[in-house]
Amino acid sequence: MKISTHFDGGAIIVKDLSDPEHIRLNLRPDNASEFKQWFYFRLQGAAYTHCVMHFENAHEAAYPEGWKEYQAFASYDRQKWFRVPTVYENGELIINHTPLANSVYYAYFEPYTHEQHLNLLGEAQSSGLCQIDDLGNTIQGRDLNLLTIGNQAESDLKVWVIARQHPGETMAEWFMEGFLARLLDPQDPTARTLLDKATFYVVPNMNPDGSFLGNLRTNAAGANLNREWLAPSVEKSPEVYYVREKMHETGVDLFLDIHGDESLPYNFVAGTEGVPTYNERIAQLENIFKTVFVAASPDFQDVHGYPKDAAGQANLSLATNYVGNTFQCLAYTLEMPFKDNHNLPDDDFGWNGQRSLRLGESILTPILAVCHQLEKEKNTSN
Ligand code: GEM
Ligand code: ZN
Repeated sequence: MKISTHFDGGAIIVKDLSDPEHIRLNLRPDNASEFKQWFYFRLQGAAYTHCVMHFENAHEAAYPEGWKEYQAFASYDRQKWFRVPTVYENGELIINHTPLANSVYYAYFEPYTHEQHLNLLGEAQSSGLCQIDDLGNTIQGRDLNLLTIGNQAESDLKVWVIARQHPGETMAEWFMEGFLARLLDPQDPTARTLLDKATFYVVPNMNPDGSFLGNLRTNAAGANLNREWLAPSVEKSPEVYYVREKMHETGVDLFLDIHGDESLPYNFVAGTEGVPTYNERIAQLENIFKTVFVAASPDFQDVHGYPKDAAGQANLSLATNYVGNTFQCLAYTLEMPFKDNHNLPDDDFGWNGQRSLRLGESILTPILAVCHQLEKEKNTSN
């Protein structure tokens, strides 16, 4: 048998492969930090062999509570992914699987490769509605691309959507695939109405280096990008530095930061209630967004989520808090589950790429509802 990881996003440490019924593995830390939880590897030579894979250091993961009720992903062709029997016992994550072929992949979540990312950019540009710009180089020299969608009229609302600051949260880029497909669909009435009102600034992958490296949470320099927004630097966090600079050039009327959550089995948002400039106006925009999103997608809910920040106590180094506070706009972190949506469980696939993609499509509806309200505000003030 053989286990390999030398491909886009590959990450595992093999301790002992001599006994298929007791394969010893370790989660690999991010390349320049101690965060560990993401895994993605290929097992060869185990067709019809009962394999038991022990992740012996699973208890050292960044979010060990994320292993409760978690099922690992597997695939033979890297296109169709399914869940395999997985338990978390005595600090070990244990996968029990008998592969039906000599080559099989296992991953923490359905991967989204750099090739898929580049294809996503090409697909968007071919719509004729999207301009691709390069904002600068990442630490390892990859392109950091911004998609500008709309007429860029001075009077347009400015809607910013970024995704995958945390590279292991691959559901974020699946979400962006659905979001962009609908936004760029000339037959979609919501998309057409939105592009009459707003210009969209979209970064489908904030962390291409960390994605390729198979990191959970950091860029190639070991920076957690979602803690860099108060003082980014070209040397440590160029991804945030360049995007923040562009935001200050365009302004922001609505901001979304797309993530995945290891522990909570729900889709939910986290707002800016703890930032100094939070007020009744933002609270009203939040209510419009969440009420319409619940109606637009049965996969979204607003009962479960992160604890609310106390007034004035928000950490302004997080993207949503920095942008919401700086531009006094509606700003949300959107979280999707690595496990499943407990309100609408799928026993075969749990939460997966396609469901993330569908949620990305559905978010245009609450965005339009907020844009209507922002236009009302503008008309009232004129
Ligand atoms: C989270 S965002 C944490 C937001 N917390 C509250 N209480 N608003 C992070 O960066 O830790 C996003 C993520 O990692 O998915
Ligand atoms: Zn995240």
